[in-house]
This record gives sequence, C-alpha cells and structure tokens, in this order.
Amino acid sequence: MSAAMIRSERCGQVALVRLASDNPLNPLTDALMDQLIDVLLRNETDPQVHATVLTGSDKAFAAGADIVAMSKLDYASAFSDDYIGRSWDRIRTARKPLIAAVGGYALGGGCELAMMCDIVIAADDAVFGQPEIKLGIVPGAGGTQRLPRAVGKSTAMLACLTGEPLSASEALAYGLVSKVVARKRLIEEAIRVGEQIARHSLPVIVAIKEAVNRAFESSLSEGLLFERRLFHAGFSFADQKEGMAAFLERRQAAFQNR
Ligand code: DAK
Repeated sequence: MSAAMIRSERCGQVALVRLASDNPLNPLTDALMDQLIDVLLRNETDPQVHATVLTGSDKAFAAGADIVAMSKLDYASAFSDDYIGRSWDRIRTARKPLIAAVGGYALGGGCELAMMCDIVIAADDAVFGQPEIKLGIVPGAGGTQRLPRAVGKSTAMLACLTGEPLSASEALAYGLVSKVVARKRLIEEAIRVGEQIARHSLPVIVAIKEAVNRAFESSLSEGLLFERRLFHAGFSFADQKEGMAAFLERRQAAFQNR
C-alpha cells in the first residue's frame, strides 16, 4: 500500500483536496492519481459535499506526469495497460463542480489536470505550460484539445509547439483561468467560490455543469435543445418551488437538494 499523497478536509459543503506527494512538485504518479480518484469518487457519493477545491503544494499544483516512470515505457505496455489513462479519464465523469486552485507550477499533466476542472483560480505565482515537446512527446491528457478550447488555436499552438510557459496574468488574459489572486489568498478565495456554489440546490448545480459541458460536445442547436429539456425538467424539483417562493417572500431559500 502506497503512502498517503492526498490530503482531504471539509470546509462546510466544500471538500478541500490537496495533492501532497513527498516531492513538492507533485509528480502525478499512478499511485497519486489512484488516490486522487478514490477521494473524488467518495465526494461524488457524499451528499454533504457539493463542490471540491483541488490544490497542490506551496511550490506546485503539479509538474506533470511522472517522467521517471515514463522514461521506462514502451509502446506495448503503454497500450496494454492503458498507461495512466484509466484513472485520468474518470476525473471528467465527476458530476459535482471541481475548482482548481493553482499556485506555482502547473505543467504538462498538471496543466491538463487543472483544465479538467470546471473553474480554475490561479495564484499570482502560477505558471501554466505544456512542455511535453521538450521531452519528445505529445501532450497526453487533453493539452492539445482543452487548451485550444480555452485559449484559442494560436495561443495553444504557441504553448504546445514551443513548450514555453504562460504566467498567471497571461493565463487570465487568454481565458485559461477565471481569476488571479494573491498567493496567500488562493485557498480562501477558491473555498469562497466553492461555498457560493455549494449553497445552491445540488441537482441544479449538477444540471448546470452538464449543460455547460454540453456546449463543448455538440452543435449550438443540440446544446440549446439539451438546455431546454433540463430547464423544463427543473420544474419537477422541490427546490424550484422553494427557490421561487423564497424570492417572492423575500427570504433566503432553504434548498432540500431534490
Ligand atoms: N516527474 C518526475 N520527477 C520530477 C518531475 C516530473 N514531472 N518534475 C520534477 N521532478 C523531480 C526532478 O527530477 C527533481 O528530482 P531530484 O533530482 O531531486 O531527484 C525534483 O523533482 C526537483 O526538480 P527540479 O530540480 O527540476 O526543480 P526546479 O525547481 O529546478 O524546477 C520545474 C521545477 C517544474 C520547472 C522542473 O522540475 C521541470 O521542468 N519539471 C518537469 C516538467 C515537465 O516536463 N512536465 C511534463 C511532464 S509530461 C496521460 C496523462 C498525463 C500525461 C500524459 C498522458 N494520459 C492520461 C495518457 C502527462 C505527461 C506529462 O506531464
């Protein structure tokens, strides 16, 4: 059994999950990723958790997949074992919101892990990049797919083809992150955003996440139809009645998450 590389705590209805490998650069080893998936899946089934903040160490969110392990790989074993794909793919099946709180390096798989999250909040010292080209490989966990969707083709090409990093302010200007805050306020701000989300009705939170993600998977008319169906279905929730009654009665809504 491998040592604990994930630290998890609860802040009300927000789970704070820290990547905490022995190496503060948090190389994303198989063992670390397996532990991360276990914690995220546990949060998925915990009705008290409405959102998760994922963060790293003082030095790095994560400096990428484990280069030591990758240096020994050959095609046959990478393919047969579905090298690290099996755990990484499960992150995008999370239905509850994931907020990446990125301080320091988010490189390679670290940048890709942040992009798998729904909201990315960066500290002013954050450094994002896809340096895989310098190792003689192609980004393998969405760098060539999610980065252009976030920042556009030209900036994504520049980042992936040169391997050169983006600063926090560049990431903000290009739309890779939602906001940049002072390093010492990073966790506080990410949890504040998590709490702002978490106080709402859980099925509505999940439906909105599904609908926004659908925008990246479908044509506009398919996406609009999907949204319309979810909108109509929303009238079956007790929380719709409560939300609207609370508005009309000028009081705080008390959502039941159903
Ligand atoms: N893996 C393993 N060890 C790493 C590492 C990594 N990604 N990054 C750093 N280290 C180790 C260093 O080897 C060094 O080890 P010791 O010499 O102390 O034993 C220690 O951490 C400290 O590193 P440095 O001495 O280099 O520290 P500095 O502060 O000088 O520099 C740095 C920090 C982050 C700029 C530098 O360490 C660096 O450039 N690291 C490599 C960044 C990188 O190239 N990342 C991309 C890796 S490729 C997939 C999923 C994911 C992926 C692929 C497929 N599927 C789902 C299929 C992802 C691929 C990648 O991420």
